Amino acid sequence: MKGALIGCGFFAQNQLHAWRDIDGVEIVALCDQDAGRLAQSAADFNITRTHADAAEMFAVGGFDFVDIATTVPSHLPLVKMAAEAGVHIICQKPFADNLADARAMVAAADAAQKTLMVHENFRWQSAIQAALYVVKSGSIGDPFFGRFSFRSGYDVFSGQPYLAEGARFIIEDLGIHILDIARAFLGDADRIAATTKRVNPNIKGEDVATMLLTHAGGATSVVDCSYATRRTPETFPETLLEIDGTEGTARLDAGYQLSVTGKETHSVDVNPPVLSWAEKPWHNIQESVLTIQQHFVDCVAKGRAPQTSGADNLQTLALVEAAYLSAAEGRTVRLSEH
Ligand code: NAD
Ligand code: 89Y
Repeated sequence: MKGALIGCGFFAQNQLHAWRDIDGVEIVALCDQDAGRLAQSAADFNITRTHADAAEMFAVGGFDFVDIATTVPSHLPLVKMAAEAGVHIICQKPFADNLADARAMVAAADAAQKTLMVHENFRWQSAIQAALYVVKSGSIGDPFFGRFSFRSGYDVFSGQPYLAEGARFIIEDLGIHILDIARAFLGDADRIAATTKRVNPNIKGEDVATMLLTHAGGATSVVDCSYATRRTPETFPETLLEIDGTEGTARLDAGYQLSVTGKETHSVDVNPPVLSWAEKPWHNIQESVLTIQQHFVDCVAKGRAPQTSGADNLQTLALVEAAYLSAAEGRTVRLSEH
């Protein structure tokens, strides 16, 4: 497969490294409006074809898929261009900042009969996959409660300065991943109640969010996120989990320690590998980039929908929207309101 990548910024470097590790894939073109970033990535990854303008890149063509690694404002126009050009599409999270745009992107890819995957990679972290395997294999019976927790004081603003500038922050940027993990374990949610808070005075949006979800299958979960939590050990970027089932419990604790009390009782170290191009503490996320991109390639080859297809991601985005509405209006919000 030949691919093109748009947006040669902070996170795209991981995507470019991961593409280099995947057999049978070659990134043949790069695009960025920022000439310096474009030239740097082209040199680092030895990609000679570069474009400052995405429309021009699609017009020239010569690739089967596009990997959109830009921030949210450009997603709708770029996904539409990609669908019109008839290529498969990966789009970074947050897919959209409103459901209407997200639905328009899903419709555009459907009309073109092309695969559309949202780069919603946190559920692909190997420690999360190990815990998912335990729960889905029935080892703890039917899950009735989940706690999905991401609390950190790590400075994400130096690498991603735009995170300090938006009216929305932690739910849209990070909570979106944790809500998606909650869906992976317990299925879609019917209702959500959320509170938000801004602790850091130097940012515009909320940096603390606490959410209570009622899942359609009957389970309840708490999704709690904070970038205002100074703790030892600093657990960035770990998601800690606690799932109670009718026959046992699974926990993923700090330091990637998975313990299961149930039909079988055991503890296992599920520390992710540090890939050759990765560095701690980001190695957990970086490995999941490779895994989700491999998943996309496998899905296209087999004609299957990716786990985090555009259509699937509408449910995660609906939770994000509902959480903000709940926090603003101080009430429980039904997902059917959207
Ligand atoms: P960034 O600002 O560092 O990079 C984005 C790049 O896109 C910039 O170089 C910009 O010039 C370019 N760009 C924007 N619009 C363009 C257009 N229309 N045509 C061509 N180039 C364009 O941003 P980032 O920190 O790399 O984040 C990108 C996305 O990745 C965000 O949506 C962010 O939420 C997401 N992200 C995901 C993860 C994850 O684990 N999945 C982690 C970090 C960031
Ligand atoms: O942008 C965010 C993401 O998707 O994962 C972590 C992050 O980089 C900062 O919150």
